Amino acid sequence: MADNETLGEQLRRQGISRRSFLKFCAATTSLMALPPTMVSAVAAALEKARRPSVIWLSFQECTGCTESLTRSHSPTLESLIFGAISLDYHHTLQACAGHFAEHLRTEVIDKHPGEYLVLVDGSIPTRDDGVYSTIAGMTNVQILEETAAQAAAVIAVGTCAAFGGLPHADPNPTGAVPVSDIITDKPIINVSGCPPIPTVITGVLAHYLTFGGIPELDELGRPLMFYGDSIHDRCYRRPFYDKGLFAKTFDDAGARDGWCLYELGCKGPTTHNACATVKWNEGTSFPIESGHPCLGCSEPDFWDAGSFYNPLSAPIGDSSDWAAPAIAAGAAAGAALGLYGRRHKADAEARREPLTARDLEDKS
Ligand code: FSX
Repeated sequence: MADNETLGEQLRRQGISRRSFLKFCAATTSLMALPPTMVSAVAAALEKARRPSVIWLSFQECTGCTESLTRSHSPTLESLIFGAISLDYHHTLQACAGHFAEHLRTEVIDKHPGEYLVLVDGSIPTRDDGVYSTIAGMTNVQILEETAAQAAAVIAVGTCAAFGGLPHADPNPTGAVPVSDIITDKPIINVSGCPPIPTVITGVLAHYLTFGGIPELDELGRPLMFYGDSIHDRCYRRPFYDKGLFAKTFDDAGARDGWCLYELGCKGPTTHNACATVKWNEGTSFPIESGHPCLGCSEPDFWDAGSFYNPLSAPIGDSSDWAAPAIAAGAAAGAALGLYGRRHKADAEARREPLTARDLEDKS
């Protein structure tokens, strides 16, 4: 349970050395895409930060988001939980269960009104009064409303919580909706991805701890520091795209030489995430680097946007004239994406405008 200690006091009490703390701060600074010169400022802010209580709610999901969090390396999940935050409720990671676990959740609400964070993974079923997912006799809607009512902010972890995700896919039998359809009076940070990159989850928490507020968000509620660029913007295969060199099959000579995967269905041009820069598995690789097209998993309704392996546009023979079909394909993909929630309808439509020739020129 969070107490009144600052993070600095807590770490000193635990015998964590100044050197280890600064190492943690350096990792956190880099995580937030800040320059190394900011390490001492981040250290000063973190030292004074109070460890927030965190309640993590899991609804309709596959536990991939928690699996992803456990792979966080910078900071590690352990250093995050034991040092920076007080993770007081999390079904998969908590030791207790039953009445005692539920008591912890309500105790945080009662003791830290307006101060605790709520992290949610999974979408919320609303059909038939929400009966398709209940915990301790309460529907997911009831738990979310009760828990978020006095939270400082809500972080929707994963595409299910942010946009509805897989449970929301057609025909959406449970009436699954994103967090933002239920909670309309709180700041919500959408950390999308199916699952999200572990370092991005911890990076958003680190930003909240350091600056005491939510980061700048894009029109879909995602932190710009991680979702400001498209995968296409930062892809190391981009030079092949610019030259019109595309792999045609997964095992042809182009694929072996690292050519662009656009014609094999890559959704990088319409997908915003940090996979191409932060990468996965301690910065080892990301799907495109492993030879597989981007599925677009951090975008709304990616499950319903057509085949993962159909290209956004028809193959073009000459690099100078493939931009026009890309424009048409961008429009088609945009239309196929559909809507993910009432509140973001207008934003989502704006976000899905087709790529223009100027967009492509500016980014090349
Ligand atoms: Fe969804 Fe997360 Fe995909 Fe799975 O909790 S974002 S199905 S990785 O687990 O919610």
